[in-house]
Amino acid sequence: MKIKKFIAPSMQEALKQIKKEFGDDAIILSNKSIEDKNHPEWKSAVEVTAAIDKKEDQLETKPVFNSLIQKSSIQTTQSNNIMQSQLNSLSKDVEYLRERMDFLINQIKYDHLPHIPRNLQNLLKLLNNNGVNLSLANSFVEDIFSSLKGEELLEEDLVLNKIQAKIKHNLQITGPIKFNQNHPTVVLLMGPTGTGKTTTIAKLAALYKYTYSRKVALISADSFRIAAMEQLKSFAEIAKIPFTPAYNNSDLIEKINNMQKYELILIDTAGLNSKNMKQMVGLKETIRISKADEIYLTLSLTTRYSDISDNLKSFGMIPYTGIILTKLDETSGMGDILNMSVEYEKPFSYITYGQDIPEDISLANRNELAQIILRGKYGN
Ligand SMILES: Nc1nc2c(ncn2[C@@H]2O[C@H](COP(=O)(O)OP(=O)(O)O)[C@@H](O)[C@H]2O)c(=O)[nH]1
Ligand SMILES: [Mg+2]
Repeated sequence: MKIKKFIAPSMQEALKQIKKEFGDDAIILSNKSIEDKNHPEWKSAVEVTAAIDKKEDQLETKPVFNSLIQKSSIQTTQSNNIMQSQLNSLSKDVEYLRERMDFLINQIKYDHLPHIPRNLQNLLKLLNNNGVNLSLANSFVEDIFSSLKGEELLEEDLVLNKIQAKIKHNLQITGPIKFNQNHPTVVLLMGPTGTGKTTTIAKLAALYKYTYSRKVALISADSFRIAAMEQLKSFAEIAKIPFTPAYNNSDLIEKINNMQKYELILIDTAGLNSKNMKQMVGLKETIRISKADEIYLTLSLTTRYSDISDNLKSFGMIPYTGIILTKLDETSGMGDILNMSVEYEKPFSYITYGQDIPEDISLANRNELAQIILRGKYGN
């Protein structure tokens, strides 16, 4: 490192000297106004200490811009003005480059469809921006293009209705939990850790007890984590819903047998790493012995699609009723609903969109899902 003091009649002049001697990587360590007796002709004087982290023979002259922005502690109005105007011009350049890049990316992505009217190209962009896989979005838009003719293609409402119908056609739903007549309906939730199983169980329990006046009981088969059991137990206490933990498979059979007077038994399970075969086989066995009538896979939409996809593959080894999509409130990647639906053809059962129990859950509905996918977010 080389350090040097520069004395000049103004900050601007000092910076010029620093730039000339140290180049644009110079760091301004300090600056102060001084009285310079050697130059009585100067009206004022500044002393600036600058440093450069280079060998002397590497020193070269470049614009002082970078070091000025990042490292300078200059406080004089004059130098601030220089920096400000340089910053402004740089941010304009960056903005311009960003716009050009967006333009080029869009051109590469979408403008291979010059035969398609602008409104359909915009629809394609919208779908893709909302996370619908580009080739899927392409095929949807191409289908609409070939199913409409002439003037019809320019009718916004018609195009919107078409795309909505097409999305809906590609979504399946299960409808609500189906109740057995004379014995409890056993419902089990499975899924990766943190996707909202326990919260969703609590929402379902409260919904069925308080809105549909069903006799509900809860079992937690999540004995991996004390906190997980405690979470459901404290909810059950507040909601006045019977709760019992099950520590192993034979315990689970016994607990279910003890709850025969209830109409709905909801079973929470431990979050699983779907890549862990041993855990998956254990879950399969738990499900087999529970004789669950309905099994739901909870998947969080905040998870990236490749992981959702892995989970759908792994949990696919267990036949399940439907998917509960969680955390719709936390993402704009609604296109994944369509992506997974087309790729795995599994039905949706419930959606959740917040942490409030029981408000933030509702039955999956194809109309609403199609709108969410097109809107790119949950809610208005
Ligand atoms: N924003 C949001 N958070 C949720 C939703 N469902 C669950 N959570 C939160 O996600 C976290 C994990 O939920 P939990 O039920 O413990 O997941 P589990 O590990 O699958 O049982 C908790 O902080 C929940 O409050 C939802 O629909 N939206
Ligand atoms: Mg849990």
